[in-house]
Amino acid sequence: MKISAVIFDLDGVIVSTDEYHYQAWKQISDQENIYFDREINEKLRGVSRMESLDIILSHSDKAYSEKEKLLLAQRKNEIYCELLNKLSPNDILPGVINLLIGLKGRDIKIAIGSSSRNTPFILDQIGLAANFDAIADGNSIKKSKPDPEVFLLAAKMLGLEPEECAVIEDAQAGIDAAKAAGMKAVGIGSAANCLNADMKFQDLTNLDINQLLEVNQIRS
Ligand code: B16
Ligand code: MG
Repeated sequence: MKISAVIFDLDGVIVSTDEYHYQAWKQISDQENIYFDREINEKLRGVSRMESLDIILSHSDKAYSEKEKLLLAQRKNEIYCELLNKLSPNDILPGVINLLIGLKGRDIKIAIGSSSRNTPFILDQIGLAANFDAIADGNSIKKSKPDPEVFLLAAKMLGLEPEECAVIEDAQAGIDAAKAAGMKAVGIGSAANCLNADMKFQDLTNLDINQLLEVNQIRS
């Protein structure tokens, strides 16, 4: 089967929101007196909000109730959304627009597959809300990456088989989810170090569109 769709992760592929996630989680962990740094923040890439909180709380001795955890996650999201107000089309990462145009020109479907529940807001802020054929995100799934649910949902929304889809991801959890879905997996940024990605690039400006659409999955 040929590649008929490309599913884009959002945070870290279309737009870089990791600094805002970091700032919001840092405020919460400082308030709770929990150690948190950029290295720990890297482990939150592609991981859901509540699972991210669990990773942060694993650095504390205190046992948090479910209610306390929900309040912390809600507070973090309020801080994060306040920071997202600053996002604009200028924050779209290099290479994204050219790739979207190139794919449209070849009649390839484009979709979003993101763990973020803020996907509609982020797409709105960067002016790309109307550009995708399908949007699967944290609001429509039960299991977060590395589970394949979000990518399988995107393929279903497009009416395509998983083997017809390629995924572009910046997180190990996302590459694992794409492979578990039976899709071609392209790692960029920090995911360029992923062992199981089929193709790897530092960013989207060096991605070769013909290579992306090749069916043979090159294991490197
Ligand atoms: P939210 P992606 C992920 O987005 C982020 O990489 C991850 O850091 C975040 O915890 C997750 O979304 C949930 O985000 O709190 O906005 O629902 O990379 O899958 O597009
Ligand atoms: Mg990501």
